[in-house]
Amino acid sequence: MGKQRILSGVQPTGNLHLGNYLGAIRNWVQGQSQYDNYFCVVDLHAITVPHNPATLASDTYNVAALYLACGIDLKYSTIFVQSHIPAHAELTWLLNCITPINWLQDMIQFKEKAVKQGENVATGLLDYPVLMAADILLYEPDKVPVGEDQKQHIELTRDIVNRFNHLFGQGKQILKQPEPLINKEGARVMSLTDGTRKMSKSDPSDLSRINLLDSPDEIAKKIKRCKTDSVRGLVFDDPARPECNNLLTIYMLLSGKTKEEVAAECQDMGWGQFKPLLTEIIIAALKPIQEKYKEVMADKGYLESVLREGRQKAEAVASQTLRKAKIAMGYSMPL
Ligand code: ATP
Ligand code: LTN
Repeated sequence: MGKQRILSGVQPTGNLHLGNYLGAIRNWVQGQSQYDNYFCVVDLHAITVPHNPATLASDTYNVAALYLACGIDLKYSTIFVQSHIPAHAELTWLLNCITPINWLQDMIQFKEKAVKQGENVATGLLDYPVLMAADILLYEPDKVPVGEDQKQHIELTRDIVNRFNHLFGQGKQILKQPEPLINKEGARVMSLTDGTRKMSKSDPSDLSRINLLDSPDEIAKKIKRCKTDSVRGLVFDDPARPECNNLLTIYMLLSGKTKEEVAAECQDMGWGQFKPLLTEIIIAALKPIQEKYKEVMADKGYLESVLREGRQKAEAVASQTLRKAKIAMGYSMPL
């Protein structure tokens, strides 16, 4: 039997941060040799909120370079750009026509992001999860590794698959049902300035997150200023101390220590003792990523060739699935 397939993506909408790394990309890297992997930079999703045309292309390249810098290995994985493959937009249209509008209006991420846009909510923001469903379904993955916040979108994708197959499958599974793959640890890294909100690229305060490309000085400053509490002794899982749980979890994940080891090490510590340790671990974990990133970015030709090859491989898979879906819906599809 061949390897199972994985598909995932990140939007080029700002600086990638520790949440993106620990919740998503690091898991992709750790599991990649077991799977046949497709990793996409979802630049069509990036325009669902107002964007800057002057930086869209470079932001997209930067995310692709960060995939490589974080350890995505082309031996196991294909890296590509969503907008390079027209099938994503085309399948989205087909799925739009069978997706009830109230499914989309009920999505948590839509409701949260729509509030921020005020009067100016684009149709694309509402339709965002259908585009994501198309991204996934075109590659027929077994699993979709994401952070906790994306679970609802994968459930919606599964609902769309059921509906599509029911309407057009004549008893057959035309579109393949994907499973979410959510690692419990790191699935929800919280903001440094508010332990009850997730770390996010779109938080206006840069102090709320550690970006993967932050310098050691910036990291030290952010950890020094991050929100804590006045209790001595650091513990996991105290609902009254969300910041404490978050910082210990980051420390645990980046140090490679177990939860028990960290709990024992930190139970009698105060923040003054813990913060320098955390700072050091973060700087050390990001250093190799930052070095590799510089190398990749110094050779634009190489990055372009990676994305060209990725496009060819991805296109071959996507066009076949799109063809199957169109035929099932009744379109004539001359070869
Ligand atoms: P935005 O703030 O623009 O919505 P984001 O920071 O949430 O962006 P995405 O591009 O939406 O980032 O997410 C990319 C991947 O990173 C997804 O798999 C998502 O689940 C994961 N992710 C994002 N933020 C976190 C977080 N704080 N903790 C764990 N995983 C996260
Ligand atoms: N909505 C996702 C990004 C995304 C994605 C995908 C993730 C777009 N298409 C397909 C997994 C599979 C997010 O992380 N905000």
